[in-house]
Amino acid sequence: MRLVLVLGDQLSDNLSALRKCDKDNDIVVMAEVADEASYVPHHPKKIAFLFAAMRKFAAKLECEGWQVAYTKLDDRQNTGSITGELIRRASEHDAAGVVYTEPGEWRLIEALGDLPLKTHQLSDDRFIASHKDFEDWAEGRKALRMEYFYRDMRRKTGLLMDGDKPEGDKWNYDHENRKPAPDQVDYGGPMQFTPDDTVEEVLTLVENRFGDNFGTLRPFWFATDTGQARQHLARWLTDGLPKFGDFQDAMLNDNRFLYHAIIGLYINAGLLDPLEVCQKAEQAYKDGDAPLNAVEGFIRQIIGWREYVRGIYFREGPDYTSRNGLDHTRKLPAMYWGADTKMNCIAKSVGQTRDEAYAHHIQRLMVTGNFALLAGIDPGEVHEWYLAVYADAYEWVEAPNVIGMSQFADGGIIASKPYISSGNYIHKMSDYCGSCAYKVKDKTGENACPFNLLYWHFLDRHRDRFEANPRMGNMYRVFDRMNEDRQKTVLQEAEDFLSRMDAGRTV
Ligand code: FAD
Ligand code: DLZ
Ligand code: SF4
Repeated sequence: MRLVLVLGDQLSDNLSALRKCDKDNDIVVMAEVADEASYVPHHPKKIAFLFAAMRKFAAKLECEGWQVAYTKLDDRQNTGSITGELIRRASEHDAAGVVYTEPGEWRLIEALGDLPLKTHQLSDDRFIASHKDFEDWAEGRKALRMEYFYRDMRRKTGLLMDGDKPEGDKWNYDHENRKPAPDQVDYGGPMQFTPDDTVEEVLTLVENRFGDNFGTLRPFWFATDTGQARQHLARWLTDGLPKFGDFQDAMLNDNRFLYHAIIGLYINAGLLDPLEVCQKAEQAYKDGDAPLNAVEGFIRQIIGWREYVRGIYFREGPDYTSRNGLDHTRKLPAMYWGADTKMNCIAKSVGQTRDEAYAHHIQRLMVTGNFALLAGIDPGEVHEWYLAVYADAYEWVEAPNVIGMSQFADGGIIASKPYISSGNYIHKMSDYCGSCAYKVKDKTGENACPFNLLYWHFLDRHRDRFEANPRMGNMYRVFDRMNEDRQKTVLQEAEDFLSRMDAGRTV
């Protein structure tokens, strides 16, 4: 008899550890533990989602004939860690060893590797590219650009392929996908599910144990099993996907979800299978229900970006999260935890993060990420914030997006140049600036948009690093053409802004 570990983000029928084992002899171990629930102060909605989904998955396995040793967070014997629970269950059942699918975080991989039990780790084949596939692709390349990796994934899966050519003759339709915010959104947002008894019990537990964490627990409407997640997906494919591409980068004061799929949390926990999701989107294109720019853009996020960032996380190794290529050391300001700010874009992005455990890609990259990078915040603190506050955040996917793509702290492995912008980009893509205390058109002065000031401050302090970058030379030339007094004013005002922020004043 062996133990089969199923972690909170491994809730998939086709999990390699479950496939390897035998329901008549082996015992599934699942555990809600303090260590996993507190390595960062997770958003209460994220904890509630996972615990409820874990409980339902355990019940489903039992219905299918598995014996499941499930530990609830407040069980008296709970040892508080995954390894502690495995040791306890192994002695309780006199188990010969533990079979598990590779976790998505080095911390846990190392802890399981150190268990005083016989262990057998299997690869996580819910992904399209294995570690070896990624290594083979990366081998000998000077730059690891996502676009080329993505083309290989298209060939491998056959998605949107016309023989050996891409559907429509082009691999990427992104140039059609950058429309500013629409006046009206004709999609009602994600499907919302009323909590059943299992969910209610978990909500009470989370309220009691994690009520002080940043984030609003109720109303709670996430899907918590595969059936519900598929219902949500089906509606989005019909009503949201057709305009997903057009407005992928747009942001609105009064619409938190626009045409986004809100499926990251379901795919990452194992409730939805990434390939199945992409095949359904491809079918919508084939049936004439969604245009190619939307479907290609969506499929690229999943078989391209999602697989690529995982490849980078595992290739780069456990020290990836502590990289700080730009030597940024400023503390994360309190406005990221909900303190007042006069910057409407930050207030809106953080506010919806607090309420929904969700913000879409451009809010994460070009609002909160952009600000942290321009202001020189310690990337380790930024990483822990993102890992805590989003319901879809696990280190394998969050860290490359934050440390690499957003904060340029990996020295340029993922991004060829930092994702920075002045207020102008946010103004173009959103309606945030119209209701902001700052003026996006003001480049200096007491009402100047802080992004405008910090943009030049960033470029100035990192001149040695970026001036020779062919994609950034233009920005330096614009700065160098400003007269000297203006340059001094901009840099001084940026300094003053940062000092006020560091002193805890509302900025
Ligand atoms: P949609 O916009 O509808 O996209 C569909 C799916 O594509 C997503 O569900 C996701 O599975 C995939 N996807 C899209 N972009 C990426 C990407 N860059 N990397 C990986 N998968 C992607 N995604 C996470 O899943 N977990 C994270 O912790 C996370 N942290 C991020 C931090 C930063 C700073 C940035 C810039 C991006 C981060 N992303 C993360 C990527 C992306 O923002 C989210 O996947 C997306 O916002 C989830 O919402 P959605 O399901 O509505 O996605
Ligand atoms: C994120 C999370 C949380 C909050 N709680 C648990 C838990 O109690 N038990 C569990 O098995 N998994 C949990 N997880 C998910 C793990 O942290 C995740 O498996 C690792 O970070 C690897 O991706
Ligand atoms: Fe954000 Fe600047 Fe626009 Fe205000 S003016 S919403 S700070 S970009």
